[in-house]
Amino acid sequence: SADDSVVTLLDYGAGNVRSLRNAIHFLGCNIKDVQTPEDILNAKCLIFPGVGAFAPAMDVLNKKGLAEALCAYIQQDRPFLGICLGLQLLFESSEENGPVKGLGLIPGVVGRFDSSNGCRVPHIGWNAIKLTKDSEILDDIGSSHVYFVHSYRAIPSDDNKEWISSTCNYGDNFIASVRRGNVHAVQFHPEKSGEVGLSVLRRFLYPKSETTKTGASPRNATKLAKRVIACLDVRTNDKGDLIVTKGDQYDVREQTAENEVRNLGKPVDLAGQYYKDGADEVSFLNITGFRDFPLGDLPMLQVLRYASENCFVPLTVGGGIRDFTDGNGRHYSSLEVASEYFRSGADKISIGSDAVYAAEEYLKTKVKTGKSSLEQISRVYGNQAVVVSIDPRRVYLRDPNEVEFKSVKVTNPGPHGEEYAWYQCTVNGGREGRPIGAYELAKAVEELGAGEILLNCIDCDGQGKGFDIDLIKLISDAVSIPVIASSGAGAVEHFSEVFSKTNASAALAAGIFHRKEVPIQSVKEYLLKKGIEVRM
Ligand code: 1PR
Repeated sequence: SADDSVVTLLDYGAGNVRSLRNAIHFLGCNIKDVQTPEDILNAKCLIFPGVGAFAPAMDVLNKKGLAEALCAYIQQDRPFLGICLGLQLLFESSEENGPVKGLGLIPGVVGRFDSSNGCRVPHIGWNAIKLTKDSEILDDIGSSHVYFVHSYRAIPSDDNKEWISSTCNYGDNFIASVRRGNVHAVQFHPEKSGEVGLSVLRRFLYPKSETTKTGASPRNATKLAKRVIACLDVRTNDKGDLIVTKGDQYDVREQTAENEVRNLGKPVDLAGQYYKDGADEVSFLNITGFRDFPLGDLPMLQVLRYASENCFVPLTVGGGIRDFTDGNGRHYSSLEVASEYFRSGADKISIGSDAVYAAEEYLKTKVKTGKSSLEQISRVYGNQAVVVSIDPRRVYLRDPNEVEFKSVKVTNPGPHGEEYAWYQCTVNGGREGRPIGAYELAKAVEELGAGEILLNCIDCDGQGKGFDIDLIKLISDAVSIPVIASSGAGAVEHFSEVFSKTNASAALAAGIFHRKEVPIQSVKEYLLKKGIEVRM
């Protein structure tokens, strides 16, 4: 029994390890944190979730004398599970801001995915893996999808083949897991991979449990699934309670005499429900973050902490990520705000208004100062942890030359027969239009280090008439990072439309899920029927 079993966790303090902690507790184990090299050497069972970038992680390991202890522990073939960067660090070196020397236990160099072969980098989402040998902890995965989020990967070679237990295809075949004896490491996140992921952890924590074997089918092409994301727009209502709300074209107030903020439920309850319903991710947007300081807004951090106890898929949180000086003159950097979100259970943070200002500045000066919240957070936490949320509004044009911004020929002409439109970015929850288009913004933020784009559309928000295909096509063709299509989903067909007509990697919806009009499961079943890869 593992009731009394203690897992030693090597958490060097960067990024979200909370979800993994929650998963370990959920599976009935207690955690002892590594403080000293001796804690590693005395461990019965060690989990090493690597988060952040390769170089700072190696730095901490070396400075604290942990690298040596880790190598000794692994060479003694004692129970070990590395996750994500915890796999990469086992290799000789990484090209991430490098070359940087790794632990050197497995031959090979960790390199960046090549986006020139049509795959978006980072590799974000649910992909299927191919077992190449008996891996023990993965043996019941079959053809299920697991959650990946990374820009760097190790590739199979003759020198490391004895280690490889599974591979995954994303442009090229990369190493999804390694195993030698009691030493395991996985590139994906078991703590974010729903039931399948929990079963991987369970098999690691309870090695003798009997499970049935199902083989994995051989695959060549990528099986990266299109993601279905549930979004919770969160704010305090007039009574001061934190609620999930939902706007019509960003107006969240009821059209009644009281004009109260529309209340669609409690954030933690809804998030837990969506996890159970099969959401691939859950996003929280603190929609009044532009005026209320999120670190003052402790309930939001509390929401994340509670939500991450029961949601074993990635959580994103946005709203109010920027530098801030409070009433007492205390200055908070955007990095501090983001760090607090990560510590509370967020896997990714999403930046809206502040990214618009950063992009405007960058386009004006052509200089990357490294000082914007976007640049700082992606440098420390990696670009896969930074989403930029765009809130554009459609502006019709008779002639595309009327503006200096990229425009498109629209599928449905405007109210006066206009055949073109550009998409103007806004800040402060759609309240203020800015002199920059969604296209220009998307390209600029990609260069500044965004790992993903959440593409809303104010015109379509809450309308249930489908996504803005013109906009989503424009943006998903312009960048090589993943694009999340958002705003306007009203029926299952809208999801297959966006995936078949654009290069969106994920589709997000709010209203239809909150009002229980279309369950997440039906969306997935419909996509499956249409031949679109999804995680069931
Ligand atoms: O500017 O960094 O503080 O971030 C603020 C964040 O809050 C941004 O991501 C911005 O999109 C969001 N936000 C601000 N005001 C609102 C509002 O609605 N009044 N919500 C708002 C954005 C849009 C989507 C929505 C989809 C799907 N919500 O996230 O969930 O449109 O809706 P649907 O499926 O019902 O059509 P900062």
